[in-house]
Amino acid sequence: MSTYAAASVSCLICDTVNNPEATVCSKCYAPMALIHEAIAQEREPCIVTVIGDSNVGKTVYLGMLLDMLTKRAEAFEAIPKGAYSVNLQHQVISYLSARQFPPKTAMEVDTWNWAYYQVSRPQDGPRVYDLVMPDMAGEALAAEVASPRTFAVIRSLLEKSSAAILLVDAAVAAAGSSQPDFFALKLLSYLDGVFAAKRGQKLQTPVALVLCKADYSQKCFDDPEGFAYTNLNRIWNLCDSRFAHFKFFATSVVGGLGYGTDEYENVIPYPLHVAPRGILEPFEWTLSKL
Ligand SMILES: Nc1nc2c(ncn2[C@@H]2O[C@H](COP(=O)(O)OP(=O)(O)OP(=O)(O)O)[C@@H](O)[C@H]2O)c(=O)[nH]1
Ligand SMILES: [Mg+2]
Ligand SMILES: [Zn+2]
Repeated sequence: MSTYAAASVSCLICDTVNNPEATVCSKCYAPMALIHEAIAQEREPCIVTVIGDSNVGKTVYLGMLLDMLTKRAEAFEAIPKGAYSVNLQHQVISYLSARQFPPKTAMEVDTWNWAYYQVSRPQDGPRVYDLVMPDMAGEALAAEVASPRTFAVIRSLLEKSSAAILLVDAAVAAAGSSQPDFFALKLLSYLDGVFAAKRGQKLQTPVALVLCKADYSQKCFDDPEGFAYTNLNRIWNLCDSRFAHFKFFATSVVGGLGYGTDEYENVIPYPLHVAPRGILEPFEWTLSKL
């Protein structure tokens, strides 16, 4: 008999009471397997949320991060809780090994991949982090930021998050566009509202700012902080004024790109080889701040 055959189960993310037989939460569509898993652990899981604009590289980053963790990179040990947790890393790695990028994440909440991992690093002590990381669609985030409560799950998730990893497109920023700066500025001001602190105090929730696709800009790798100060000055300033713990990182997943066209004659990049750089650092820093 299962331990959670009790009358009803409340959702880990939005607290809605659900039928124990349900597969997803009736309100926010978080998978109930995740909730059952969390109840079985008998401790509050730690939610780390990866956010960023559409096409910034969230799916690729998260899939690669989870894969590196399960391969014990940097002496981390990560145990996926539930087979569904492996889906994201499985998809991303399969696409990359076929020299393709994974498809865009759909807007529908019930199609998102959620990962639940128990992460520890024995050399640092016995602490185990129960990490919950969903892969959200950038367009859903944009819709939620533009008119709050369109995607209830996003707000509930951020309210429960212990840390956020905000991805920003370094390639687009390096090309002189202000779009990454503005989008990240909106997300940060949304976070500022969600993680409400006492008036006049800085927010204590750590935020790692990850400059992705840094393979396009060597400058970004050499000095992420300076790159952000120059190319993403609006968010640099907001972080400085509002967040007690923030840090900029540069990452890249691919080592070389080839270009081809799809069936509509659009030019699309193909990853020629996978060469992850700077993937673990933001994660390591985030854990050190929890
Ligand atoms: N050069 C380079 N391109 C990358 C890298 N990571 C992602 N990309 C490119 O960015 C595109 C989008 O990556 P995704 O991970 O799907 O982006 P996303 O943030 O999940 O986007 P949504 O699902 O729409 O929210 C990929 O199709 C690649 O073209 C990288 O490390 N280097
Ligand atoms: Mg995606
Ligand atoms: Zn829910």
